[in-house]
Parts: sequence; structure tokens; C-alpha cells
Amino acid sequence: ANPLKRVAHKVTESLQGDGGGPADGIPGKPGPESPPVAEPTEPREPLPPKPDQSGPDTVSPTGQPTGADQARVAQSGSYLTNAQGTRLYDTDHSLKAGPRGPVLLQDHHLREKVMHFDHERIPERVVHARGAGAHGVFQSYGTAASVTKAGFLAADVETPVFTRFSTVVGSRGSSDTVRDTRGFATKFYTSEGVFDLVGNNIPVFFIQDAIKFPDVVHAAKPHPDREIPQAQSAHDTFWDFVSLHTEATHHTIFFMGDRGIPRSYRMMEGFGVHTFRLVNAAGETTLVKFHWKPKLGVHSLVWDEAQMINGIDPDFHRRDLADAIEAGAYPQWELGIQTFPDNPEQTFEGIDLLDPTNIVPEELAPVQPVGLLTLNRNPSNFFAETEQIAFHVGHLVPGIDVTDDPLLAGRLFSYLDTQITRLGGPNFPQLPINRPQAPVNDMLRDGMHQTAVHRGVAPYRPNSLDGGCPFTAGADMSAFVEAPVRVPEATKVRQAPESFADHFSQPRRFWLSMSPVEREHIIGAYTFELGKCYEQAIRERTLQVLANIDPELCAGVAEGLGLPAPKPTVPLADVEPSPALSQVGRTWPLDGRVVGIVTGGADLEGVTAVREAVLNAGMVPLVVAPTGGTIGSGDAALTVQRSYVTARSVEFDAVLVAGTPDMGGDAYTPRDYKATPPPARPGTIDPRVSLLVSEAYRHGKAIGVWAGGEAALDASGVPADAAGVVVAASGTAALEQLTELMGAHRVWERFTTPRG
Ligand code: HDE
Repeated sequence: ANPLKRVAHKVTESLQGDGGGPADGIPGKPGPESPPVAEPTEPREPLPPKPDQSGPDTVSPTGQPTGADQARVAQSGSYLTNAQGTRLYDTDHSLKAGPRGPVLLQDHHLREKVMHFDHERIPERVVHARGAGAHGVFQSYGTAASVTKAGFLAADVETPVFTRFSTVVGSRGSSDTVRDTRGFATKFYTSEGVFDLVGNNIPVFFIQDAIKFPDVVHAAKPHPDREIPQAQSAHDTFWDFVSLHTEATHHTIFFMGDRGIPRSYRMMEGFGVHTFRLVNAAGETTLVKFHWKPKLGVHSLVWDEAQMINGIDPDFHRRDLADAIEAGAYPQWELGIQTFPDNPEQTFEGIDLLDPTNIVPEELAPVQPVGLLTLNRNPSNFFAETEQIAFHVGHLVPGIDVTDDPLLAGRLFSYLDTQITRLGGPNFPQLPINRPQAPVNDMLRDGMHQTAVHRGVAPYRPNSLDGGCPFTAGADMSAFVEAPVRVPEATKVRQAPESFADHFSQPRRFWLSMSPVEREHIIGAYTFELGKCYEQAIRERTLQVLANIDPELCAGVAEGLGLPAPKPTVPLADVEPSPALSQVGRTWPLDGRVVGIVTGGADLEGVTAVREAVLNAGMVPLVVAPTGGTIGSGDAALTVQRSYVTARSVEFDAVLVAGTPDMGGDAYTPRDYKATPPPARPGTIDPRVSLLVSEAYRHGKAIGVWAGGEAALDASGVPADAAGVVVAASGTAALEQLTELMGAHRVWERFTTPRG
């Protein structure tokens, strides 16, 4: 039969109003005698394409994946092709009129290659531009099942996730260890749709109302005239804003504290910040705050170390996360909830739960663990995964709903809107990293970068032409139904509630909860940041803010700035400390901690034994020797991970020195020094080793020596009997004592506090 004739025949039929009828196997479609149908009441499978319709093939005649399948594996085959799959014989030379002649406009390969390159960059995130991420799984305990019907929190459900950590202020290429808040955003690909928990490592925020977000970000970003400083809060516009806008005080003291410079993404807490509303199967609601608790504890760098790392290894956190996962030291966090009765006031123990500058101390509302997050897979392509992932606080699943926190309201708008600029249109949920792992059956159509090939003719409801599909589901079928919360009758106002007005008692609680060494760090941080401001008035205004938190804090900073300490202008709040806020005083597991083992060639057997012992303890040993390559010969030969040129103390959590790590004879070359170093005398300690040891000491790290390594201590000015310094008979004996010390993260006794 002539196929063309068949088509012509069908067209004529449909023009006559005979839509094919039940003979087509399309239920609900009227046959010649059927009456017109009402909207169907039962869902059914999507219509198959008509015989004259077909989507793009997903496998090419040569067996290569194409279309949607190709998106998963962008590169296939062994030979270079252009973007259309045509093989190329040369990609290094433009097409020219003779080897020395002009390049020809007809070079379509040159034009395609350069055109694509010209558009490789997309706009960076307006905030949180610098980040790193990983895939993982979330295993629920089922302990939240009584308060939420969210399927992924039911007992024993495993949900795939992707987590992205970030700094807030810096550009994409900025350094990891700047003083800043960190983002902690997790996408749960649940069977009921995507849930995003877009949080930070600090439990409160700068502002109480989203309308001020552009203000705080403009103040924190580099000055608009010279575009400096990069990724810093230590400048006039930031302190100008936060000193005038005292609701920022709580967030500011948090990141002037040690949480502003985390040791590792693996060692940060995470917080949902806002109060959310959970809904259980019976429709009962509970107010809730989300917490992530790292299994490794909450630890930070010291400021000197953080500044050094900015230069030595700007990718410090990114590298740490990827290395730990690659080594199998998978970072883990427990998800926990603080729950509060959903009372009409939405307060708990007098704390306004809708004010995102408030915490509820864990001592008043304990954090109850509800599941375990394990990050166990590094991305295979940074752009496709970490850069293109798009989080949104409005990505919610049944059982988790929002509250009237005015900061959250603005975020519900912003996170969708920003993707239009960043990812180029409304179809970003189709990017591989953003695709839900639940079936998608939306009626969103077309638009920039549409990659779906939709079927059917009726992307609208109600319809009868697509059999009434898609159908809406009820709450009993996992549909998201907003909690029917009463909205109080009110008059429209641009105004904050009275309960948002106290800006000092919670920051005071934070201050009072810190250990002496943490308080010194906070004083040091304010003194540094304000010392970088040019305007005296900004310093003075900030001192007034500090006086309203605590006189000791204010006096400490005033002293450093050489200014008088003002008196408080508000009564100092009588608040109980919250010990859970302090990072000091507990013992933690050491998985993935890095131990530097320095040797100039002495006791290589001992070094080998320590290396093994470090590995067996789940930590990472790095052998440091005068040059790269190997050290020693024969069976004793060891691979060197860091030479004296590439090793710096900041990479290590503890340092071991074997024997006298002298200049290594001929191996010592002064190439990494600008000036000629002191003349090398055999047997003296290499200045790079004494620098390493003295820095490790200064930063409160455990140090162990054996086999004559005391000489390295001596050369570094480190007393052999100082706290956290171990002189042992063997490397493994030294490590044993070090491990104990490292459980506390740092040798805190070394941080003397000038104020007692
Ligand atoms: Fe964000 N925030 N934010 N934020 N935020 C963004 O979304 C915004 C806020 C947070 O790894 C942007 O996709 C507004 C609080 C994280 O991709 C943007 C307000 C908290 C990330 C945006 C806030 C966060 C973002 C920029 C005030 C902690 C990175 C690019 C109302 C609870 C997510 C993007 C990632 C990113 C807006 C306040 C956390 C512009 C308007 C509070 C972790 O949409």
C-alpha cells in the first residue's frame, strides 16, 4: 500500500469529523455515533504517539546513544567529532588559503569551536558562588514518622542526595578559608519529589525580612568603585551596615567566632535557620528547626592558619572534601529536629519562632536525630553537577511545609527567579543533576533549553482530548496539600512585630556560652575586621553594639583598636549560656585527619610503621622529605608525598618528626627562597622544617618526635616539655599519644588568654 495515500486518507477522515473513534484504541474519543464526552474521571496511561508521530530516536543506527540518553553520557566513541557527530581529521589548524595565507570564513569547524568556547561561562551565583559538592545517601531512622508524613523520613528509607557547601560573599574563584558564613544545601531526590534543605552553618541570619537581602549583600560584597576586597567582611561598607542595623548582631558574632573559619566542610554543623512546619498522616502540625550534626564534631581553623591557607591552598575545603571521599573516609551528619508545639503565637519559651535571628537553645529543646547523611561519591563533572545544581526552599514534599517567617517568604520567590539568569531559562529542572527521581508529569511546556519531547495534545486541565490526563491526586495519594493554617485577621502594614525588636540578648547568650579561648578568638576577629575599616565612626558605632552585648567583649576590642570602650545603652540581658554552642571541651573521632611525617632519611622503618598505624586509624599519612620522589633505598624506600618545598604545616592536623631532618646533603636547594638562605651546614635543621614545626606549635597542633627529633624542636624554639609535645622512643609510640591529643582537635592549653 502506498503510505502517502494512507496519510491522505486519514486527513480526509478527520476533516470529516470522524476522529478515528474507538477503532484507534483511544478510550473516550468519540466514535461517529457516540455523544460528546464529559471530562474523564479515571486516570490512564499517556497516549501512545500516533502512527505518523515519533520522537527523536534514542539510539543512532550505529548504536550510539543520542537524544535524552546522550545527556547522561555526553561523550561517546573514540573519534573526535563536531557537535553534530561528524568526525574531524584536524582540530589544530584553521582552514587557510595556503599555510601562510588568510584564514577562510568557510571554516565551519573553527567557528563552531570558538563560538562554543565564547559561551562556556555562565553567570555565577549572586551569593554562594564558591562551592563544592558531593553525592550521597540519606538513611532515615523513622523517628520523625510521628510528626511528619514525609515518605523519606519514614522508617528505613534510603534516599539519594546531593549536598553543596559554599562560602557566601566571594566569587567563584575566591579562596575557601575566608571568614564567612558557609552554605550547607542538600537536595533529597525522594520518591515523592525533590526536597531541598537550603541551610547555613550558622543557625541564625543577618536580617529578619527578605526585603533587606539586597542591602546586606550589597554591603558585604566588594566596594562598587574598586571592587575590593574580595570575599571579605573586613571593610567599611559591611561594618557600616551591620552597626546601623542591629538585627544583624547575632549572626555577626557567630561568624566572628570560630564557625566563620571551619576546619573542613566535614566538620561543620548545618541549620535550616527558619522554623518549618511538619504535618503528620493525621494532619497534625508541629513546628520544627532542622539541624545537621557532623559525626566528626564541629571544628575550626585558627585565624593565622586560615590566612596562610588562602595563599598556600585556596582550594583547601574543596580538596579536603574530595580527598576524604576518595579515600573512603565518608563524611557523615545526623539530621536532627527540634520540635515545638504549633501554637497560634508560634513562640517557644518566650522565643519568637518566626524571627530567623533567634536560636532555641538545645538545652531547652533537644535535637532529636531522625536520619543519617553519608557523602560517598565525588561529582564526575564540576560544572554539570556542582555548578548546575539549583536549590529552592520551595522544593517541598508532603509532610514538610513553610511558616510565616518573613525571611523565608522572600526566599520562596528568589531561588526560582535567580535560576532564570543563572541557568538561562525555566527548564533548569531538566538538567541531569536537578532531575527528580520521582516520575514527572507536569503541564509546563516549551521555553529556552527545553529538552523533553512531550506527548499528547492537551497540556491543560480540564481536558478530554488526552483522556483528562494528568489527574490531580489527593493528600491520601502523596499530593502536596498546604497545611490549613489560620491566617490572623490583620491590617496591611510595612512593619516588623514588636517581638523582633530585641537584638542583643541572643548575641549575649552566644558570648556567654563561649569558652575563654573562643572569646579571645572573637575579640581578635572584631579587632582585625574593624582595624581594616577606614572610618572611625564605623568603629565607634560597632563598639557601642559590642557594649550592648558584653562589657568584656567591648573592652577587649576597644583596647585592640586603641579606642575608649563605651557604656551599654540597653540593660544587659540576664540569659543562661547554651553549652551546646561551644566547640571546645569534647573528644571526637579522627577519620580523615592528616598527619605529616617529616624525615630527612632517619629511621625509615619507623616511618613506615607510623605510616601504617596512621592509615589503620582511618587517618591520612603524608611523608615529608627534602625532595620529591622516594627517600631511602631498597626495601626501606618510601614514596614522598610532600617535599620541603611543597609542605606547609597548615595541611596537617599533627606533625611527627623522625630523627634530625637535616638539609639532606645535596638535596637541599634554596630555589624556593628569594634571598640567599643562611649557609647550609651539614647537620643543621632545614629552615623549612623548623618553620613547619613552629607553625604547627603556634596553631595548637600536636607534635611528636623520636630518634633525635628533639633537634627540630630546639631549632623551632618549641620547648620539649610544652603541652601537646611528645618525645617518644618510637614513631608508633609518639603517634599513640598524638592520637589522644588530636581527639580534642587542638592543644587548647597553648592558647593563653591575656584576659585570664
Ligand atoms: Fe540564600 N540565596 N537567600 N540563604 N542561599 C541563594 O540562590 C536568598 C538565605 C543559601 O549551593 C541564591 O541559586 C534570599 C538564608 C545557600 O546552590 C539566591 C535570602 C539561608 C545558597 C538566594 C536568602 C540561605 C543560597 C543565589 C533572604 C540559610 C546556595 C544562587 C531572604 C538558611 C545554594 C541561588 C547552592 C543561594 C537568595 C537568605 C542559604 C539569590 C533572597 C537565610 C546555602 O536565590
